[in-house]
Amino acid sequence: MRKLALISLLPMLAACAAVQAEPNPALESRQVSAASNPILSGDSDYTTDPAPLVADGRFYVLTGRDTAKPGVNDFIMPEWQMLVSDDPKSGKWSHYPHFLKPDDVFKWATPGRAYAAQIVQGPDKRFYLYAPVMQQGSTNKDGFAIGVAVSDSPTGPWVDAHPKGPVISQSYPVANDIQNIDPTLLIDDDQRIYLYWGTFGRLKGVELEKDMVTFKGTPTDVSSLTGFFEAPWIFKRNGTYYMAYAGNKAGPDSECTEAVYYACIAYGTAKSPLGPWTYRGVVLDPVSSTTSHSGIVAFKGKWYIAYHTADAKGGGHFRRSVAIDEVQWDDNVSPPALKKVVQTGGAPFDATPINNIASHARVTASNAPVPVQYWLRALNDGKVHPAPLPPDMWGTWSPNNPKQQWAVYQWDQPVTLNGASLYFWGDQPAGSGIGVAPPKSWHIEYRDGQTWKPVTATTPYTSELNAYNPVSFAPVTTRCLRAVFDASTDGKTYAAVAAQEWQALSVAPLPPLPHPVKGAASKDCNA
Ligand code: FUB
Repeated sequence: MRKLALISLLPMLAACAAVQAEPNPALESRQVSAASNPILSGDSDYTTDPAPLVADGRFYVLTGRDTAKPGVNDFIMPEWQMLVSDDPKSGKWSHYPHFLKPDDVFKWATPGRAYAAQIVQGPDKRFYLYAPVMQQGSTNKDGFAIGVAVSDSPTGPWVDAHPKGPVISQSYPVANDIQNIDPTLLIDDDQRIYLYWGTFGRLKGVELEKDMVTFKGTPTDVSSLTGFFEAPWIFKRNGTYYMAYAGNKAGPDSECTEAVYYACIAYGTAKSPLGPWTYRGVVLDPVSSTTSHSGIVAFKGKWYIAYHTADAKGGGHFRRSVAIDEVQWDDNVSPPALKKVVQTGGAPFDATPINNIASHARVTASNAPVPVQYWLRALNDGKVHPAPLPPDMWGTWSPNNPKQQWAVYQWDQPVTLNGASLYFWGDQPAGSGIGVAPPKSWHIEYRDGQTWKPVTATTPYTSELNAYNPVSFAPVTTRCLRAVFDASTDGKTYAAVAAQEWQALSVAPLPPLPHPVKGAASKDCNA
């Protein structure tokens, strides 16, 4: 009866484009009010790999779910979640925390590893979910495979559109040797369908048949997008094709990222959907998580980028959360360019102790430009990670570690300081001449005119690993503070020094900045 009633309503629904599809009633949902980014800022429901979709006048964001415990460096992602809003500017969202699990819909998939997926509306107006999952019993070198599910609504229920198995794996429909994840789709104005996917520097693209699952022709390899790492996102604006992606062309002069573990969102353009692609620049600077993953869409006359960060409470590189910001265009150039996104919101700086004014300082170091695995700005980002990756710290490691190295903080105005604290990391004991060890000794200096002078310490300097090492000193008023490290040695060679945080303690607290000041210290603190 219910089915018949619905069927009789269908022509009316189709005639009325503004009618919104009712959300799948089987889904648990919650209402969320987000004052700023990240949208879900609490210490659960970490949302990751956002894929926005505009349909029925609503803004949908399909996301993954990060469930790694603090200190676990792995993508533990059992299911997808969904966020839906009538207008992202309102901050009001419906959250579907348990949207779908891989094995709910793909009988050939194993539970877990619900990686970055995307929903698109096909030419037949139905919704298609492209989802990287692990294929059960796969004998391929890499078991990731992309499945496609279909539904009449963006919120499901979903059925496998290709029940015999994945639409892409390392052995189907043509052999490939990449990890088959991170799909992105474009339905062109002429209703032709294009699929790109890939990671670890490999990007493939292919046209699909109208059935949304069959390759039309042979996939092409894209190699012209500078620094392409993963997370492609294709879209079209005024006849130009755009491909945004996570790029990690690292190095001190890179416009993308200084540290190899991080990524920016870069983009390229093309005149036709299968390229050739031309690199155009960076649209989103590195975020607080090592991975960056974005989706860009137009909604009610504005453009938005959805991306993830480590900024939620208890967040981390494997506990990521979705943020949304507006995207602006430069239409004075051809093709029109994406302007650099202003990231709003952010992680509350750990304001303990309250008098740590390090976030207001620019930072540089004796080994700048630092080796690309490290991140100099980790020193004053207010974060200590339980299982840090190299870019969570500044380190002096190099094949020839010198005996002494230093890091400098510079403030725009003189500040009065009476303490400092270093949080050291290491993988070798004190006295080691290899690896990263606690420094043999260290001390704090301040700039007085043209000279560096040691502070008068009133408490001892300590060098514990994985702990704060506070020191108090007689107050000094200065714009430049320097931490000088004597490396650990076995008498023959020197180990490196690494620190996750360097707190600079002031007699007059300043409200902490959510993101530390950018830019290196200038010459007057460097000499
Ligand atoms: O979430 C798992 C992986 O991290 C995605 O596939 C990548 O794009 C990166 O965001």
